[in-house]
Amino acid sequence: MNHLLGQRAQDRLKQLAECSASEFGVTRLPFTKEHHKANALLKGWMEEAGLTVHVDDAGTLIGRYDAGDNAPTLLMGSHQDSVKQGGSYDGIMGIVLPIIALDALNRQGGKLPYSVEILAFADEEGVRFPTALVGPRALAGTLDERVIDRKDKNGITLRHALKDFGVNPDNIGLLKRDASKILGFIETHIEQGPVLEHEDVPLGVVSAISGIERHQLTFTGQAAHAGTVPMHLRKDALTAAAEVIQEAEKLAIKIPDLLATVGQLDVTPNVVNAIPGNVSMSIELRSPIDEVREKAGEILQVFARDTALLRGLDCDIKRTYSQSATECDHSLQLAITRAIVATQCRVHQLPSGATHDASAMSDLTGVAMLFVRCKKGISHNPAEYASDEDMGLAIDALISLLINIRS
Ligand code: HGY
Ligand code: MN
Ligand code: MN
Repeated sequence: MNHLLGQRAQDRLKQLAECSASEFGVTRLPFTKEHHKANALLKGWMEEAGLTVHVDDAGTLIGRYDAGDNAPTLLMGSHQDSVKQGGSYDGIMGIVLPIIALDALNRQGGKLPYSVEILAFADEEGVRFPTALVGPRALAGTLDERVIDRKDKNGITLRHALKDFGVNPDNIGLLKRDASKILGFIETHIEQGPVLEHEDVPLGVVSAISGIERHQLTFTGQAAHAGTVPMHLRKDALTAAAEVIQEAEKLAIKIPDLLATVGQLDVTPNVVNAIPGNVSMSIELRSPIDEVREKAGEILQVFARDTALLRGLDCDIKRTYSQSATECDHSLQLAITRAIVATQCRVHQLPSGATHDASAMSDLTGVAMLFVRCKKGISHNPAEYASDEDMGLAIDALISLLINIRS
């Protein structure tokens, strides 16, 4: 195991963690000054590794090793952005490790019979804008360009943010790649869960990636004095929301392969002595089986509307986002499996409950993922951690994969 390369990865991820809008944890949203700072570091390391670097019109930073016009291209990479006060590894590790692997090959004078591109996607988390995966969807030709005019909380459109970032979103439709020239997309990512640690293995190969959908609900009742309105005369938006939250949890407990989360809840007027008149909330559903997820979404929409009706409230509910489940490409999984074996590690195959850029890239080409052990399974949290040793093994596996994937 190449401890030195693992240490280099750890050091680079520490530098990237400084590109953050928050002191506590990492907050690096797309098309911000923190994104610019991170891209500058990544660009420098890509050029050191002998790659030619550019930013495409979806804001994806791309480092390319060119093996000549007729050679196919292997795509690698992940996302540079984080959640708010997140960890130092989610996404960005999948950019740093392949750069170090290609740099090591370059220093050994290794020549590959195919080109490689390392993609640093701008926005996978969908925290700043009510959309995500614009970069991979542009490459796959599946982007609904209407999302470019969606706004962040400050009323800035993604279109404006892209232009401000120095790219031209009007050309985003030209980014679609020719799938016949692509070998596949391999994403390296911290597991974000406890399975590899529980299995006591440093690396894993992903079998499938869960699908996801998000609904935005707004209950509108009547804000009123908490001391003067009898219980049966209230139009309390928060107690209605509470019923839906309970129902979502009950459904997910009852149905195997379904996860339901209410992560966002805004109450108005949100004061101790007023009955809440307005509540907006998110419901997120995940499942490796699309039919299960979609049915659950339908059930919860009906339940929310019925709850509002019975309580004399208005209810607006719409599905704002969805991503299908993804089966990972078997030949690419085999290539990752062989690479893990080459590092003398036991192979563990597992599904991914988290979604990834690979989910969207699967509309362009076969995809597979190399997972790296995550300490205590903690992620989307400043305590997120991957060890030098495990990252060193992941880099060794990537070097082996790059050398052998076409043999
Ligand atoms: O939410 C997810 O699964 C990913 O981290 N964006
Ligand atoms: Mn994430
Ligand atoms: Mn991620």
